[in-house]
Amino acid sequence: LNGIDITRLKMCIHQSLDDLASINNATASTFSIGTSYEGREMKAIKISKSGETRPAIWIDANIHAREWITGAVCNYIIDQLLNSNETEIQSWLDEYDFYILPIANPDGYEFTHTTDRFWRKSRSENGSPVGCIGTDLNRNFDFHWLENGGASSNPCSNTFAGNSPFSDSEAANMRDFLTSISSRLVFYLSLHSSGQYILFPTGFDDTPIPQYNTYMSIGNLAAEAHGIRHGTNFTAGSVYNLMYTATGSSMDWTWNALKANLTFTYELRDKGQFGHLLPPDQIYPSATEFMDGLKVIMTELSREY
Ligand code: 0X9
Ligand code: ZN
Repeated sequence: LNGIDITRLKMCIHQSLDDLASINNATASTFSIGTSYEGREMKAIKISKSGETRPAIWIDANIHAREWITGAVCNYIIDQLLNSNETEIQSWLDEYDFYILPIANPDGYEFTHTTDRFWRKSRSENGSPVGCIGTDLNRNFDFHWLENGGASSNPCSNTFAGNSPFSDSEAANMRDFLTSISSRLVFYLSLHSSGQYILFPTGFDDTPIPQYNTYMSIGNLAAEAHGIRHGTNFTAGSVYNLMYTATGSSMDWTWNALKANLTFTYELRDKGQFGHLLPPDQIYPSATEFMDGLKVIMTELSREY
């Protein structure tokens, strides 16, 4: 960060959302789903040609602060929705309303810029032991919360589930907004890194969800498309099968409580070489290969729902 004005850096994702919305004011507007523990806006962008009557698609990124590639890819998706000259992408706006939150954990994100590049959690204080800060927001949702070893009750742990479901305002704000659009919510997408996985519910146990075969076939089709451009290898499967037990995630809650038709969590590049320190020259290839697979998912989405 040598020589870079940190104050400007912190603000630039939110500023760019406002700029995009004002340039595209017929279809885009920014809004806040609430504030974080430290009082930052959770700024989102709505991209809609309908005035909010169409089936809704939600995309979030950076629930985990250090996963910087996710906010960058999220910004590219926004750019493509607003500026692509491909008729395929333009047609999505004739069918759906998009709600996109690029920085779901603004306090943690700021902390990764100022103090600790590898910070993951929120920045809330959770009592004793003093000095252990932060909840894993992706363990703070109310789906088998803190069950089955899929999260920790220790505030010092990087997978601390919080003091109760939705104890952290960032998770509660997401719950409230998602609930407000739940009757229209057809697709929930959460961007994480890394590992190159296309994940679907659940992270609780190995019981296949009723829609398992549909998810598996859409995931496999998307994986194939993600690989065409650069040969990047994505693998599709449930969180529990491909990764580990993880309870209280935003995806599992949205799938279970809101019955969104499709819910995916992505682990973007890479597979461990650079991890969270993915070099900037991989941002653009990550974003474009992501769009290739997103097109497949969107095609399947409009076919099925
Ligand atoms: O552990 C996580 O929260 C995610 N992986 S990460 O490396 N980005 O931390 C996986 C989340 C999977 N979601 C579910 N449990 N459903
Ligand atoms: Zn993550």
